[in-house]
Amino acid sequence: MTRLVADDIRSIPSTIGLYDSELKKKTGSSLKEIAETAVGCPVGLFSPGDVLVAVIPVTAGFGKIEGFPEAVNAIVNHLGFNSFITVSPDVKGLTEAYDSAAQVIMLADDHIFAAVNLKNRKVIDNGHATAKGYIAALKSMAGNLEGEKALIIGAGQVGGKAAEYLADLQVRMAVYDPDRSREKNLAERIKGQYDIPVLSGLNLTDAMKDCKIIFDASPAKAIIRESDLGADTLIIAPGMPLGLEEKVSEKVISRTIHDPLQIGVATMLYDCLV
Ligand code: 2YC
Repeated sequence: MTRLVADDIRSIPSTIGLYDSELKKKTGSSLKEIAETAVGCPVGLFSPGDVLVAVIPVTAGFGKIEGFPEAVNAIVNHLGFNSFITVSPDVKGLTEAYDSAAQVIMLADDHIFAAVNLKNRKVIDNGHATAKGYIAALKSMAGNLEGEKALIIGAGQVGGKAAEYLADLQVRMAVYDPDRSREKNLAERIKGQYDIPVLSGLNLTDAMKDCKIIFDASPAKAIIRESDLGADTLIIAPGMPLGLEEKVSEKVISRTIHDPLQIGVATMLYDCLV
């Protein structure tokens, strides 16, 4: 799991509105619509304004990330929820959240970023929700994906979950991870669970050939060149930093979904409420 740095998230509170309108332009859906469809949230199940969400800073391990609670809080507020950051971090913050009658608490240490629903006792992990939300964004952008070819870059928690969701959509796929045993394990697992062919053991350039979808869930920088892409390849990239080379054209950016927190936070919150 890549640890975010302040520069990754500093602008989120001031740009969340612009981010959402760009997301709608690219995918046809807003951040809220992507989160709702990702988790199958029935319309009108709840009114976000009635849900109190407490974001608790956590100082454990490598400590707080400057701007992290503020970024999470801004995304949750943007979705219409009643949300606040606790004055204190850690256990004191947890008691503050509880005393404020918060229904959901959101908090992250260096291992897990979780949304905990104190009412229905659901606990949702950001990594799993990020995969679910990014696949929902892909579906909104591309429509029917059956028979298309996808490459998963990064066989970790997010890439592994995305492979399952893509297999459910009957997408043919290849897996690439510099850790070849991790790559092979994921390929074997998907082949076994879904009885579909999954390519592995390729070099990255060959793996990207003829792919309609590149799902980049890796922390690698500049590994995807514009010359590796087809005219309509979609880049679905939860990985931080973005794996595209610096100077790609506007038309590639218009087919790229990437953000440091927004889709994962929106999806994990909805997922703990349905
Ligand atoms: O400010 C705080 O409360 C820190 N304890 C937050 C630490 C988050 C560490 N995790 C990450 O940087 C990201 C997650 C957002 C998802 C994967 N890595």
